[in-house]
Amino acid sequence: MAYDTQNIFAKILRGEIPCTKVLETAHTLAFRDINPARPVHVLVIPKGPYVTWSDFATQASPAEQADFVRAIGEVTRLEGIAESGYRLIQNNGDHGHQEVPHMHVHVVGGASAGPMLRRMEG
Ligand code: DGP
Repeated sequence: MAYDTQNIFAKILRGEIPCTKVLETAHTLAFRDINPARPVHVLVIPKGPYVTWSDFATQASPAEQADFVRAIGEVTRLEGIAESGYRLIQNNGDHGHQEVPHMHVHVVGGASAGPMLRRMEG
């Protein structure tokens, strides 16, 4: 899928839409989800134009990838959930129910995330 430069996270990256920033590094931005599912709900996004994890894995530079992985760890420390635990959620495409077509990881914590996805019936 081609990258849509008008997606909401692209606008946040360009400063056209505000966000509540948690962390910014050379290649990564972390900010609070507008509709938090738990007391801590931070979205971590690469600054580059990647739609899915697969795109990020194949097209991003090793520096961008390393920066992204480290930033997620740093967010858990900044938010005080590194010890109590947290869940990383990463949705891709139709079957992943991805709403915003700019690759992102949800960092969710501050309360139990609940069980894993249930097995499908039938
Ligand atoms: P996903 O379904 O994985 O694509 O999650 C997209 C998330 O983005 C969803 O939890 C709500 C969040 N979101 C959507 N629009 C905005 C926005 O304008 N600002 C912020 N901070 N979060 C947004």
